[in-house]
Amino acid sequence: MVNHTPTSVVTIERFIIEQERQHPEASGDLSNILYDLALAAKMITNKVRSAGLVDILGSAGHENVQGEIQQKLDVFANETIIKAMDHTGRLCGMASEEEDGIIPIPGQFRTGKYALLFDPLDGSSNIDVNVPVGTIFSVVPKITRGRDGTMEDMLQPGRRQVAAGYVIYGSSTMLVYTTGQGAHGFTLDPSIGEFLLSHPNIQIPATGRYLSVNDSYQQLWHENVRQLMRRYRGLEGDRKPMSIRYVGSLVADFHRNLLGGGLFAYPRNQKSPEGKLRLLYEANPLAFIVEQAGGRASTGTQRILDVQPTELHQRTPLYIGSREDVELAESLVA
Ligand code: AHM
Ligand code: MG
Repeated sequence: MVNHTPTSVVTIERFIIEQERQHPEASGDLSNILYDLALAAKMITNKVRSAGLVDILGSAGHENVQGEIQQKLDVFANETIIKAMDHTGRLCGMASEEEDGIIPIPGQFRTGKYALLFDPLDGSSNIDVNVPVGTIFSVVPKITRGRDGTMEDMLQPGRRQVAAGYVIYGSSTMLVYTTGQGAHGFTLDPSIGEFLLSHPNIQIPATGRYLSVNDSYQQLWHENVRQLMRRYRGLEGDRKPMSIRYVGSLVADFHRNLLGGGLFAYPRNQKSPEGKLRLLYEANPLAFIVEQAGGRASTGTQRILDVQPTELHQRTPLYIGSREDVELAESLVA
């Protein structure tokens, strides 16, 4: 960990370079992938920030806006990331929550030794009501030979990730990432267009105040899960009751709990027996971050990072956040 005085301004570029210097063998490719993702995040920020204005500007007769077929933001985010990443020679392929199969690197470009998996705009149903949304990403090493990334490259357990992170488009835009040397948060200063180090070495409290869960699935949960929730809420056992906080945007719920302590749970239920969230685009990257921050992530019966994926869009039950709160889930759900 590099130490910075609280008054020094550290851009994400400087921070990534300083972390890379601790690995003299590094080629710089991973650092460049992170810069490119930061750039894509700035472009998506601009679009998200103006989302609510489209109708107003349109009705005021601004031709350029009215004439444009308004692209859905999640499609825009997906294409922005692909375009920012496909020509750099650092990736062998990508996978996105928005696309069915592997996104290949076009033939005219070189390929590289990493694969990128991402959820371009998570919680996008929240856009219309001005609630935070986010981008989540995961980087794994290419393990097969040949030019292009294959399913085998994409379907690696989360513990093989070499970098992971998310961007939250909230009252500020923040980017949080890890390369396995702690989890670090950067806030976008819109006046200079730079991500500045604001949350070095994030540590999640061992137990937290907030419980993020969609309670309306209660009737569909297994009795073990219902009992677990009663324990969290102090209706059973001797725990201090947790408060419910649920935005319905995973990144926003996760981020709050990461900084302040707490647990996000999306258990399996009768209608979604595998849970809802995606292992590769959502659970793995956030699990890498939470573990780097001293927290834990589990399916209820297994550490998320140890799950062997079998398909790109695989879903998983998820309990993620403060270590002790996740351990309670593991003890009851198993
Ligand atoms: P999405 O990928 O279709 O946006 O769905 C993922 C979102 C998460 O952000 C959020 O945690 C979850 O779905 C909420 O689901 P529910 O409405 O069932 O509580
Ligand atoms: Mg999603």
